Amino acid sequence: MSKTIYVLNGPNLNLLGLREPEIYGHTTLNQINETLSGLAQAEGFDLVCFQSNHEGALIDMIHEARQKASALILNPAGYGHTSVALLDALKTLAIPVIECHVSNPAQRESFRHMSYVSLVAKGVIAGFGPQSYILALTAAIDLLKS
Ligand code: CA2
Repeated sequence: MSKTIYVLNGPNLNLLGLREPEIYGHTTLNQINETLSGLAQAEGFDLVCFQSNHEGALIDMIHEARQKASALILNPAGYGHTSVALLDALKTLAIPVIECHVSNPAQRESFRHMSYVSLVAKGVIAGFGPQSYILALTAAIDLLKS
């Protein structure tokens, strides 16, 4: 089994910690990725962290994860609510997908209530701020160890 976990982040999440802290908190994506990498390393896993504002770039990384990863953590951001193409790419995976959100979309506007990613995700973690990523990584590692 590959010991690599992919952590993919969708559009605008490069602004985490820099804008709208009342919704998304004060922690930057780089800080989150550093924390996750340390936790993963301590458990014997490698992380590949990637963020893009482009749908096709995210799809390319999902295809790469199909060959190289044992689990995928994905915050699809706005694409989760809109992208059938992302869903189609995720459907090609045999590895567990954990959907992760900083905020809780169910408590926000109704257009955020539907997620294409949830249709194929093993589980969803949302609403814990930057801690959502740590919970998602813990869940992924527990799954892979069981
Ligand atoms: O809560 C989440 O993690 C979301 O995936 C964030 C998305 C939103 O469309 C989803 O409904 C829930 C938006 C990402 C925007 O990221 C920003 C970060 C900082 C400042 C502005 C936007």
